[in-house]
Amino acid sequence: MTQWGSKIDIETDGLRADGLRKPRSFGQDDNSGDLGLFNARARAIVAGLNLNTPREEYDISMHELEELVKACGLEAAGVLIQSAQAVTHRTYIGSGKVEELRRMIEECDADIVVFNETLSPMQVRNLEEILDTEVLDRTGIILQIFSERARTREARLQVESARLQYMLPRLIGMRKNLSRQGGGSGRLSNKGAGEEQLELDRRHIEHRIAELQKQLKNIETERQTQRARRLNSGLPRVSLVGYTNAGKSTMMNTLLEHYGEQGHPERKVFEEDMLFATLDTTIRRIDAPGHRPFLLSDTVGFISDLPTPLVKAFRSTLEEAKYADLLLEIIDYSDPAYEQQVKITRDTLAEIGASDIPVLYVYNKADRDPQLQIPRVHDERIYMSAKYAIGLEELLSLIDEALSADHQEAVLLLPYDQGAKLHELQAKYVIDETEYLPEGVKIRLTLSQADLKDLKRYSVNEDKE
Ligand SMILES: Nc1nc2c(ncn2[C@@H]2O[C@H](COP(=O)(O)OP(=O)(O)OP(=O)(O)O)[C@@H](O)[C@H]2O)c(=O)[nH]1
Ligand SMILES: [Mg+2]
Repeated sequence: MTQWGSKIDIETDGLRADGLRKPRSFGQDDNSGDLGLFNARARAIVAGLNLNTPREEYDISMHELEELVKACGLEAAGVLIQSAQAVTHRTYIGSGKVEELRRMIEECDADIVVFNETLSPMQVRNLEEILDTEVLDRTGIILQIFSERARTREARLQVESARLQYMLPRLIGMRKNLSRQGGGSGRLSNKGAGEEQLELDRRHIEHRIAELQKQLKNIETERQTQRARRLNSGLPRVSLVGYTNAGKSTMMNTLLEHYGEQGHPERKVFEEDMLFATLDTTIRRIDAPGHRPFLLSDTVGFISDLPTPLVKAFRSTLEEAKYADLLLEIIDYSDPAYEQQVKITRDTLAEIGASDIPVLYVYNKADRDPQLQIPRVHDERIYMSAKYAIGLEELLSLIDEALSADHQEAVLLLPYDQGAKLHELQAKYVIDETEYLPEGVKIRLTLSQADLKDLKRYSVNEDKE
């Protein structure tokens, strides 16, 4: 069985229709928690073609590819980079480099080559033939990781949809290739048997994509209902965003540990030193004494060149940030490439339409810099450590400030029959003073303009008293 659906088996001459060869130790359809797609000893060579990127920047992206390979359960056994002015059409890298790669595979006893850029199905096929080994590209490896990690129904459907969308053009490319080969076969129909099979597969896939989209649409509707309910709860929404592995889930867990609902340790989220540990959205209430309570969401991280099919399939998950009142952008300050990651995060936020939301920049993992005294706050920036819970108070104060940007202090006198209103305000804001008077409860608090307008009739002008 292949990993993208029970009914569809799209093997043609040992090649999968997406141009990828089936991994040797495949067969964990149950998602049993083993993250290794390939057997534990599988070794990969990472390869890339640098056309015009500055050397340092290109090295960073190759290093990231190594991390992706590791996240897939493979061992990175070697690196091969070609710097050239143009792509070699047939094999992507030049023939001399292909030969070098072949020798390297032998020397390292590698089972797979992973390219940093997107290859055409034809290039994958040619390379696999010459190298006699499996060839994947960056998109392929990210898709593999996603399909291994997806846990919730929604994430699984999203990944399946992404894989199929990734496969479809490849299938068409393959058909063209077969038509050309089948030209002089003398058959009445000039479609070869392989081609007919591909046509069937194509229809299967298109049908399945449509079906998946329908199911995802239903889930999205459910989610909107939940979102509306959350909106009604009146609590401000804060979203953790940022590059993958920056420490978003660790931040969520640390805040939960200190200020989450008491006695619910199972409500923590998964954190791990690997790319794309989180694929689903989790929302929790954070209620720290002396601070304004809010809903915090943790979701999938960003990466450079996030494959388009994945962006499309995960749009609704990625878009969670769009509905936030405030974004906490988690930055791995200990990563030499953090500035580039900030830029990619900014671009991704713009792409999902979240660039107008106020942002607090959290320079996380600052505990790794022995020169730096933490916590340190600079306007809307904070240097801290989620893992060691250094700077939580300071972060919460920044969040308070940011969420209260349009807020104003007021004194309200709520009659005793407005108990529900009082309760709502207590859940939503920090009440600075409470006084029980014969005519009602007098409270002093800082609240939003919208709420103040709503409660205007209970507002007390203190100067007159
Ligand atoms: N030293 C140090 N390590 C940290 C800190 N915060 C997180 N980490 C580590 O960084 C790794 C990644 O953390 P996660 O919280 O899983 O990162 P994430 O941003 O949720 O990553 P994805 O879900 O994969 O996008 C883990 O090994 C954490 O222990 C920190 O403040 N200091
Ligand atoms: Mg995470």
